[in-house]
Amino acid sequence: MRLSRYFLPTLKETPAEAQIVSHRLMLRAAMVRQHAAGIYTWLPLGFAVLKKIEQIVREEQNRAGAQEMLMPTIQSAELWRESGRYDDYGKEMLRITDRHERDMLYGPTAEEVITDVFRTSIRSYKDLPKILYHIQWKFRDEVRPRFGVMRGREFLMKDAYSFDLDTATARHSYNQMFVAYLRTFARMGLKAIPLRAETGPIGGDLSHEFIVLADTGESEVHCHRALLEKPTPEGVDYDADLQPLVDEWTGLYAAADEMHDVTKAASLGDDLVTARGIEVGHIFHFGTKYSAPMGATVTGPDGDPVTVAMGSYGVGVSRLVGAIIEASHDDAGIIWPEAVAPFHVGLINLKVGDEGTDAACASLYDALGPDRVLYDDRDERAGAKFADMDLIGLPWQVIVGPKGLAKGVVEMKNRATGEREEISAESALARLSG
Ligand code: 5CA
Repeated sequence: MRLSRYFLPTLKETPAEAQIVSHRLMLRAAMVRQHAAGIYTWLPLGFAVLKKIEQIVREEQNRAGAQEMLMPTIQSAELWRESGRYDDYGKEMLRITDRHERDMLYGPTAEEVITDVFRTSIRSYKDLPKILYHIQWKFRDEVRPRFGVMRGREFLMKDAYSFDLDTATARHSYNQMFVAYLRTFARMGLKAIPLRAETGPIGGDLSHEFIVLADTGESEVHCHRALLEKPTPEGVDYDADLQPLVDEWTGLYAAADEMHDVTKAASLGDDLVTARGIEVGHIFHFGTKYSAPMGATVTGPDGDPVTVAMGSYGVGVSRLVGAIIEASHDDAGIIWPEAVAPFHVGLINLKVGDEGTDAACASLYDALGPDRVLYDDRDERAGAKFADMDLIGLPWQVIVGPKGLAKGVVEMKNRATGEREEISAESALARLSG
């Protein structure tokens, strides 16, 4: 993409309303604009990152055997009356009345919708287990939306739902999602810690939150050092028994501040780490909480009806954009991990209009392709170009000017380490294509 044509209205001033670094940087880097409290428009740069994150979430869900679908944002209140949550959910639910005076709502989650689809479609235990998911916008009328996309009112969530014949197989579905989450967050360059959690309005008796570590995170976590050093599970066979792997991750001490056992933690001595983090995922096993009142049953092996055991599994897709920035930035701006970067390379032309420089840039741009490179071909001061490129945080910068070209080199800069190297344009291309 040529920056001269790209819609990237970066801001020089730090917006006064933004209290945390990711919110400030997302506004300054022209990733989002606030539309109303807790509701954002995603500009091209922010949208590109959101899509990358969404795709990683999708790939790991599919790998674990979950199937993607799409449920509506606007739901019928009727189903929520059946589950008993319509009144419980309170003011966080945005309630809407249609022209026929029917009660509707903007979905804050989708247990009721999926349970309804399930009960009208699946009749036999032979069709189980199933894990179904979608990636869809949610609305929760939070009292205090703040921190930009980290606590929005409208936000993008991946929510998966599992259906099993009994608690033992439901536990396997839970474990599949647990492992998929470890892989998902690791692929985004994040360190995520699973914590035993409260179930809140979703309900149930087994739940884990996944907290990514960032110094500026909202919550405090205490955990065993070994948890931070555990390698990400690779080459997982999702059909195999995953319990030993899950036990390895849950057997080490880890607790959020409010559930923190001071005595137990103190016994860890030097192995205790206290850090800050952000909740990016939350998984629940809640058995028959929705299937029982809503009548989601299948015919079991002996011909009797069995109420299915369910779980639900959320990832805060739009929150992750902010969480990654909280975990990866410096004074100059964002530092995107390669896997979620909106572009791989920022190409800076130091002398637009100089024939040789323009030609060298054009050939690098063509060779790398417009999806991988953001080419700063604007007629701007070098300083402004450097500042913008650091701010938007692409993993690599290639800086091309007449002085370097006279020596046969371009400058290649690694955004994360700040390392700079003078190499030929061909070598830069070879490295960036690799
Ligand atoms: N139905 C379950 C799982 S599908 C559920 O809704 N779980 S949740 O309430 O924990 O939300 C799942 C994830 O969505 C959270 O872990 C968090 O990362 C994200 N999330 C929740 N509320 C917000 C919000 N207001 N803004 C941004 N992300 C949010």
